[in-house]
Amino acid sequence: MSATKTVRVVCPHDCPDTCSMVVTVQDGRAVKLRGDKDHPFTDGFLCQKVTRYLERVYHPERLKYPLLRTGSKGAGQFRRISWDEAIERIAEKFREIANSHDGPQAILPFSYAGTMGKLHGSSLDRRFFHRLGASLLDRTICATAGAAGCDITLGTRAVIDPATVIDSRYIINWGSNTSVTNMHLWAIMHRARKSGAKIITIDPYQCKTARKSDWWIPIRPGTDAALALGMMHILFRDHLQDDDYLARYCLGGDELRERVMKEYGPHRVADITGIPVVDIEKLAHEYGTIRPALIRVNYGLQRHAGGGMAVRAITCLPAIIGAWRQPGGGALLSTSKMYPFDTNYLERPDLIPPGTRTINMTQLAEALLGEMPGPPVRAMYVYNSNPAAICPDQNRVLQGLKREDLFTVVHEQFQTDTADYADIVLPATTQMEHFDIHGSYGHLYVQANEPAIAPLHEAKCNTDVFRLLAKKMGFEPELFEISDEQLAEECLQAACGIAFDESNASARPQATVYPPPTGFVGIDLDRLKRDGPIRLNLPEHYAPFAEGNFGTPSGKCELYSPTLARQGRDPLPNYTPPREDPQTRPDLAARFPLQMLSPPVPEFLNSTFVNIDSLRQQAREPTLEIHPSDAKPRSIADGQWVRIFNDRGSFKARAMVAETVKPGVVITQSIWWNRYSPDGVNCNATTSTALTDFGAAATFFDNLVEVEVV
Ligand SMILES: Nc1nc2c(c(=O)[nH]1)N[C@H]1C(S)=C(S)[C@@H](COP(=O)(O)OP(=O)(O)OC[C@H]3O[C@@H](n4cnc5c(=O)[nH]c(N)nc54)[C@H](O)[C@@H]3O)O[C@H]1N2
Ligand SMILES: Nc1nc2c(c(=O)[nH]1)N[C@H]1C(S)=C(S)[C@@H](COP(=O)(O)OP(=O)(O)OC[C@H]3O[C@@H](n4cnc5c(=O)[nH]c(N)nc54)[C@H](O)[C@@H]3O)O[C@H]1N2
Ligand SMILES: [Mo]
Repeated sequence: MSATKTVRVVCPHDCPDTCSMVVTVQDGRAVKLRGDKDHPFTDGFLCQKVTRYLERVYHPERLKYPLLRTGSKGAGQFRRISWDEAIERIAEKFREIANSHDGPQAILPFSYAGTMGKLHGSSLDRRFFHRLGASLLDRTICATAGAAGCDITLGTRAVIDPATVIDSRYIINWGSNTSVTNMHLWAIMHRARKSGAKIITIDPYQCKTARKSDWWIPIRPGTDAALALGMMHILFRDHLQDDDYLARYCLGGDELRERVMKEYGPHRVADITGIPVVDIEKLAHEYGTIRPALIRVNYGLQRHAGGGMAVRAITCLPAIIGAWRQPGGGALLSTSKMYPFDTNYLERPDLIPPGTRTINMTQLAEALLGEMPGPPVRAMYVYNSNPAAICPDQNRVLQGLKREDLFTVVHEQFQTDTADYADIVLPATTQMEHFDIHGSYGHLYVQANEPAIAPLHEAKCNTDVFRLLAKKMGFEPELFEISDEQLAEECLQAACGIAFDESNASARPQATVYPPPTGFVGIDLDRLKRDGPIRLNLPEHYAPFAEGNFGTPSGKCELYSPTLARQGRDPLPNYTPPREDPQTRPDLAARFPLQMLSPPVPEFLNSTFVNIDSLRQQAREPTLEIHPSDAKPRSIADGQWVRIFNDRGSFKARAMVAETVKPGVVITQSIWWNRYSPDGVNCNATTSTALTDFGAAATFFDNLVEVEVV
């Protein structure tokens, strides 16, 4: 008799959609995976990548056992060892370093969002490294510029209930390839369009979303703040502002008005952005008059020197026209802050020894090459990330990973580019094999992921590995001997109590605290397991800033920021130019005249899925989209192999000559594994470790290159 059951699981990947899925299990083997129709937002359909998730789970190249390096660093030669031996070796090395002159800060944990689960993403791992006294990691590779830009302005992320987008009538995808990177929101935008909404996409690249929009506005990379300020100029000039909203709920409307009237007239903005004046005027007028108006602001525009300021300027716009008043109006960056998970309980930051240094993950190259203050990095523990492929200035990252005196542990599902450089490789479970709970950064549902099958081979989940390591290190059992389900229950429960911080509340005249403390009321683990996805306990048609209630110190939308003024920074939004731009760096542009953007390949999820043959065959090979007017003088024909280079490095890709990019801009879709790239390095060989103006984030797209036929 064969035993068949269905189990509800959650897509763990770094994507706003966080889909609910149903897996059919037959005799202990997952045989079918489909979207869960009971999730109102993700609605039973999956992206092409995750439809293939079972290929990933049962992939013949899954890491099966712990491995010890036998060849030289990067050669990928290993022999099998037992878990006992692996844990013993790691603990011994960590102890040796911690007790040495360099101390525990010579150990660097390195992780990002390989899984977004609360437990396997950030719980016992953080406790372990905090207790150990390891260096802290500033996780800046993706989102911190926009987060900082929003926090200054709104006191939280730009957020609305994404379900209300159905009511939007003017939708701007601003640096957002929504139809690819957030397809369930795109489905709602599409339905809104059927009811009359107009969809605009502002992007130097005619990405899939731009192609499907009513209006594509190509902009010069990294100049979005100037466009937003130019729109404000027109809104104020033509009296399209909402004076009542400005007076009641904003700080510094008059100061901002003065700035934009003086400095950001349409002609100057047209010069900076490369957008004709008529288009800027039309955009501002439509935005100022059609309601509800929504800006979906995403990550593409943040990856430039002025990324923080760009998001700050853009998130001022809805306040100026009072767009926040209506459901379906406002701006949306991320819903992540709406979840009152008790991360202090999960991560225990109180265990961090005072004075511990922080290493910015974007600058891994500098950290590994000993260019940062403090002790050298002598050991690195990598999980939930593939830094050899995803970090900027790749040649220098690889040089660091090759150091013979660096002890590297990589806990992974696959032998990634990073795992090749490991001293010890540990096999990790997939989402089918472990328990977790999930919030989301693109909707408002909480979900539990139940294990559908037993761990394959000798794979272990992240929390189990830290339980083993903590035990071997002799750390307090009460910190680590807690089951995953207990951790989940605690972080859901306690949150209702802790979210409302009295000391903070007194500083906020209109004390709505983010996250709203009621979020988890009535939601517990039993219910999540029984009922599936549950929406946060928030009002229907939630419009968080309809009546102000911002999370800033003043409780208002801080167009003028007293906090920035106190720090001696410009208190008003302004335009921070890119670091590498023909307008600001003519010297550099004389040698490297093209601005290169490297947004994600639709078939991959960052560097995840590159090793799934069916998906890689669809993506085919690294490509470079180049405008005919840039291809011609370089004698580049469509389909030819080209070399893309600057002072940092070079990589190869196949040219696609097309008018899908603004002249002066080239696009290579990312993030290929190095081993599947022609020269064994990907586009990050050319990207820089420079940081954004706010949030100290990565500037992957702020990158001048030259291109030549190979
Ligand atoms: N299929 C798929 N989905 C994903 C991912 C993936 O790898 N694959 N990654 C996930 C992750 S980690 C993230 S962070 C999100 C990213 O989600 P998005 O932000 O939507 O992704 P990107 O494609 O990086 O950037 C969006 C667009 O911004 C454009 N852009 C670049 N520079 C500028 C600029 O200066 N101004 C403007 N206006 N536009 C600019 C790019 O050309 C791109 O088309 O997607 C998530 N979803
Ligand atoms: N040029 C360029 N570079 C970029 C970007 C870009 O657009 N252009 N995008 C940037 C962005 S937005 C981001 S978010 C980063 C993404 O960078 P990363 O967060 O490093 O993302 P991935 O490359 O997907 O690597 C995640 C790894 O985690 C592993 N993993 C998954 N689940 C588990 C688990 O449960 N346990 C363990 N131990 N491992 C697991 C996966 O197998 C995978 O190899 O890349 C950045 N790099
Ligand atoms: Mo990201």
